[in-house]
Amino acid sequence: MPAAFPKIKAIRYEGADSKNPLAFKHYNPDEIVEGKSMKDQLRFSAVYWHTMRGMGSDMFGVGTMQRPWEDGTNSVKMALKRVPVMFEFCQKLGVPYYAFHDRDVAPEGRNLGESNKNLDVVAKELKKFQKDTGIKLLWGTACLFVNPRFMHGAATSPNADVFAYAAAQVKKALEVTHDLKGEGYTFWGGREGYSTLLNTNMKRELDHLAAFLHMAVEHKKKIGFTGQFYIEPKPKEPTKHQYDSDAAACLNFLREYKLTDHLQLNLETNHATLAGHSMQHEMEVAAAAGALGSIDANTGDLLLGWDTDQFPTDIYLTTQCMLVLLKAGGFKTGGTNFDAKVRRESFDPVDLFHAHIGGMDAFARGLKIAAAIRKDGRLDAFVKQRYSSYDSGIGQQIEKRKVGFKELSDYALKMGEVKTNQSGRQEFLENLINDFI
Ligand code: XLS
Ligand code: NI
Ligand code: NI
Repeated sequence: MPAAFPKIKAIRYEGADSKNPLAFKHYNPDEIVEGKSMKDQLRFSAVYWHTMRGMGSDMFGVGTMQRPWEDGTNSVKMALKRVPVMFEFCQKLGVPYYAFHDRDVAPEGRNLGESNKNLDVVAKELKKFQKDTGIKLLWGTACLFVNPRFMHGAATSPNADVFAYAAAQVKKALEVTHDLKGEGYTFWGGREGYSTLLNTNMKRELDHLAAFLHMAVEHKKKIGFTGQFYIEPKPKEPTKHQYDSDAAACLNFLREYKLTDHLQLNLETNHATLAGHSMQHEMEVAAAAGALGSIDANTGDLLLGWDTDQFPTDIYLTTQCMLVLLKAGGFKTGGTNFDAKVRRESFDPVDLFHAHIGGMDAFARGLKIAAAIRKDGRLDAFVKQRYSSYDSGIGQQIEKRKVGFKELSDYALKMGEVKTNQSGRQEFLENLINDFI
């Protein structure tokens, strides 16, 4: 099979002075940052759905992408031809991981049995290429939102047959992920949500979603799959209200249904902003609950209100992400997964490289900057100092729960007025961060 990107050689680190657009200026895989190589800190991953299957169509127009290796069919034959393309791409780019939905890699057949067979045929090829290239599967997932059967949701569909179908699909996707030694498996809500409460029994749908996840956990144990399960929050799109709306909502759902031991969060930047949060906020919420699993690295557009899934280029954003990640001790099973797509005007195959190189360099800079801020220590010291009234005296007694309202009332009556609070120094701290960027 001829190379899909014949003119592109392996992307190398050339340093900040390089003018070569097909080189890394900041991502130097073997460079050590906070005790680990950048490769191991960042654990980059490319996605099959956008990078291989995204054709640039939108609500107003058909696809624009020029992909010379595509033959225009959604056949098993074409699916097999796409596998070497994806691996050539990942290998030339130097990403150690990839991720997919079942239906990205293999076409849906006339029935579930045929779909499963199609998936097996392509998975065999994926396995071969994983072995040959050393590229690994970060996580697998099932597409439970494209086919019309899922119009009302999958696990939250009012139709029990749809629930059963979705369960069968996830069962298969889990088994394939396990066979490919996937390090995780992601549940993104798809159409698990509602468009109007007039036709929706929310409590029943949430119970069903929890039952579905418990069944997945049981099956995971049964087949001996030890990869990490993730749930991926998103507040809206495609439904008006998605149940897994943000990190806090997901954590509450997992807690309510006793699933916290089994799922961590896979957070996506554009989903965070759709929810009215920053990615840093979402990561901080997850980290505080010990549930920061993986990230879908992309970005939205300030002026557009939907999931534009653009490649991240903003160093301020990547710095914030890496500050939280390093504080939380880094990735264990997760990675920096580019759930991002090139603009439909960027139709050339080389644009896929420009996009990922930019994202990887942006995260590499974020990582180095975050590490420098941490080494400097002033930010950390400031926050520590800000809470120091809890390190001794009455504060310590509060934290240790040695006092109650009665004791605190006695204390406050004696104390008189509270001494002036310390300044929050937001502007000073913003300037401090900018000194590193
Ligand atoms: C869509 C989601 C999706 C998940 C995987 O908005 O980001 O791509 O990451 O199903
Ligand atoms: Ni995603
Ligand atoms: Ni998205």
